[in-house]
Amino acid sequence: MLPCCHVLSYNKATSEQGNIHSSFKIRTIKEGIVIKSTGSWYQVRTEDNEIFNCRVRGKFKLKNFQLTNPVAVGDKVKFIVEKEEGAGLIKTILPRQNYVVRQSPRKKHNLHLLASNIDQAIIYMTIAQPKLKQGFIDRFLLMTEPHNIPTIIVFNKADVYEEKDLATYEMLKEIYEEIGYKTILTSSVNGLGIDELKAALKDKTTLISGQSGVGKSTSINALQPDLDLQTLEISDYTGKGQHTTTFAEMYPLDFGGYVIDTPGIKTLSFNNLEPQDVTHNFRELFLYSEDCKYNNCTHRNEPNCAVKNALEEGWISELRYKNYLLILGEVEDQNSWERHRDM
Ligand SMILES: Nc1nc2c(ncn2[C@@H]2O[C@H](COP(=O)(O)OP(=O)(O)OP(=O)(O)O)[C@@H](O)[C@H]2O)c(=O)[nH]1
Ligand SMILES: [Mg+2]
Ligand SMILES: [Zn+2]
Repeated sequence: MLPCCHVLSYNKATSEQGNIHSSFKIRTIKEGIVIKSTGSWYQVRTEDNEIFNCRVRGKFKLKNFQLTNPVAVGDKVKFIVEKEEGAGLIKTILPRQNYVVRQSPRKKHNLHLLASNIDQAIIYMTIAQPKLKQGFIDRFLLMTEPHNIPTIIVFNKADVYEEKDLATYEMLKEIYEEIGYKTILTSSVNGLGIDELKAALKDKTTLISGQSGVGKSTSINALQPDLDLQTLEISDYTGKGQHTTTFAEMYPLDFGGYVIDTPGIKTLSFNNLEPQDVTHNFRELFLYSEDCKYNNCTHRNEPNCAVKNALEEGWISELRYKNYLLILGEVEDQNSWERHRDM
């Protein structure tokens, strides 16, 4: 059991006789982990499995950015138990071991926390339905790589892949496995890869993320059917990527571990990254960059660029390099606009 402590709040009051006396109110403070975030309230589970619905008071920032959600699923928090049954007020967020954060889709200057204190992340993709979005994997990896969060790439809906889709899958598998990312081919329809997925999830806390409609929640249901998460009916699926899951929530797995299901991501931009962060977090580029002539080399047109050499010799994937240039340019533009927005 987690230790729970009591806070004594001391009030001075005057008695009827005019003497000063003291009265104490006892408030219970508990510790727990945030298992659901709706943006306005948070569900917190204590170690003895009590659930509290908590609000949060006060402003929380991350690296000088405003957060659209101050508390993330996975956060360990201290909260005050309120009078109303099962209600609490979050007072403290304990230091995060790591977190995954993105630019808020609605507020360009804000950040949105996806999850914290995770062991690994899985990015769900499909080659078909919805159509593969070129560059999405590399964008996602820029959220986990800076924190050294191991990331697995799942190619889902294998049951609908045609021959050309399978060829695309093989190509991507090779690119990403070569640079150290695990990939798994899965289908919740015919069960392909589900055992491999289970083995990868066992005894770990895993963030599940990816575009809308790629089958994240369906896959979690396939791993643990009694969860019965809401998913889109197959017949309703129009390929437009409607959001079915609207809140991030953590679920325990019978075979050990936890998964955090999250709403689908439409686009990923990076108000929180500097150009250097992009250069440092394409891991194979970073490895080769040690031998570039200039240590601030952007690997575009600088002379004696070890990255360009490695690319020409076929050691670096053209797809990764292309995405790198695209994102680097975007971050340079966005951040210079950011830096000059007061002018
Ligand atoms: N053919 C096929 N369809 C699948 C598979 N997995 C999921 N689907 C279908 O894909 C659609 C979207 O599935 P969801 O699980 O709701 O997708 P999601 O990624 O959770 O989407 P959001 O919650 O909006 O982010 C549903 O119609 C599912 O039935 C699969 O392995 N094969
Ligand atoms: Mg979902
Ligand atoms: Zn270089």
